[in-house]
Amino acid sequence: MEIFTVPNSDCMITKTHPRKSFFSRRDPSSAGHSDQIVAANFDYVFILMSLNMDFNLRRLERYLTASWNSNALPVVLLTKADLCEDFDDMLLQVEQIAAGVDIIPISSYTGYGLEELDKFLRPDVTIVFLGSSGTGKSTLVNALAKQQIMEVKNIREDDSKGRHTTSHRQMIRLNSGACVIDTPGMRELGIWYAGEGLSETFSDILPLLGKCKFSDCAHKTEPGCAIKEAIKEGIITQERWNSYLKLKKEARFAEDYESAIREKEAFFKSIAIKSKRLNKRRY
Ligand SMILES: Nc1nc2c(ncn2[C@@H]2O[C@H](COP(=O)(O)OP(=O)(O)O)[C@@H](O)[C@H]2O)c(=O)[nH]1
Ligand SMILES: [Mg+2]
Repeated sequence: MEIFTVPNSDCMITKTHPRKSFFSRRDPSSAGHSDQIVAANFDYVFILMSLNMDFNLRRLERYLTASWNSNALPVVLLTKADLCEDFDDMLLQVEQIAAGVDIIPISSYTGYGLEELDKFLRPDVTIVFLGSSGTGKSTLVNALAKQQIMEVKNIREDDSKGRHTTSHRQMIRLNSGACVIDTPGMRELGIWYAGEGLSETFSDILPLLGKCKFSDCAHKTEPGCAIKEAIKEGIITQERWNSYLKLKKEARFAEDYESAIREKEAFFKSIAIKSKRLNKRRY
């Protein structure tokens, strides 16, 4: 979008560009029937996860899936490296679930790792910051801008409870020319996604699908199950498989909201009928 700022501070949209990437959420005014764009035409999604209490691989998978699905490239920033003496093991764990993604440990306090971000901070590049509240998104914006643009509030590092300070999206142009969009976080933004991002996030699971002995394998007790075999051999973990199933279910829900609701209602109806029958038998 190109905006012309009129001297009395009003703005006028002069041109809209085709969308090459976007995040969307359900439009609250449409009762879930249509989506609303939260951010568009960004090149990278910086996913921030702190190396202290916020560290959560399953949550990271969720952020990665949404980022791949947006059509932009995700980059994982492991923040607050200054609070960690040794993060080699955590780095390894992230590498295992984020194949092909740049993973950069940083500290906005000490400046550690920030020079590694220079390659992304080019003019005409737009970056969205995503991550849970308190992971240091606004602090990083300030560190990159070398001035206090965003408000940062102290959190209790002992339990990592963040207090929300960024309650809206804000776009900032850095000296390098790159634009950064600071956000209050994915949950707060209400971003939902269809399933396309799953194949990139779970590129290790994808080749296993369809390899089971039975084409309708439920991956539970069936013999010749490729998934069970891969878990047994340590190719994937049980937690990662569970995470895949959970996100897939959510993605289906997002893609086909109405039929998912119908299915859910039919399920509860069948339970109600069954319990009615049971009650009849009892009395
Ligand atoms: N030790 C340490 N604390 C940090 C760092 N970056 C941010 N913080 C602190 O983390 C808290 C949350 O930061 P903020 O930028 O508001 O997080 P946001 O909610 O993701 O925007 C604040 O108390 C910051 O001072 C860092 O690199 N090291
Ligand atoms: Mg913030």
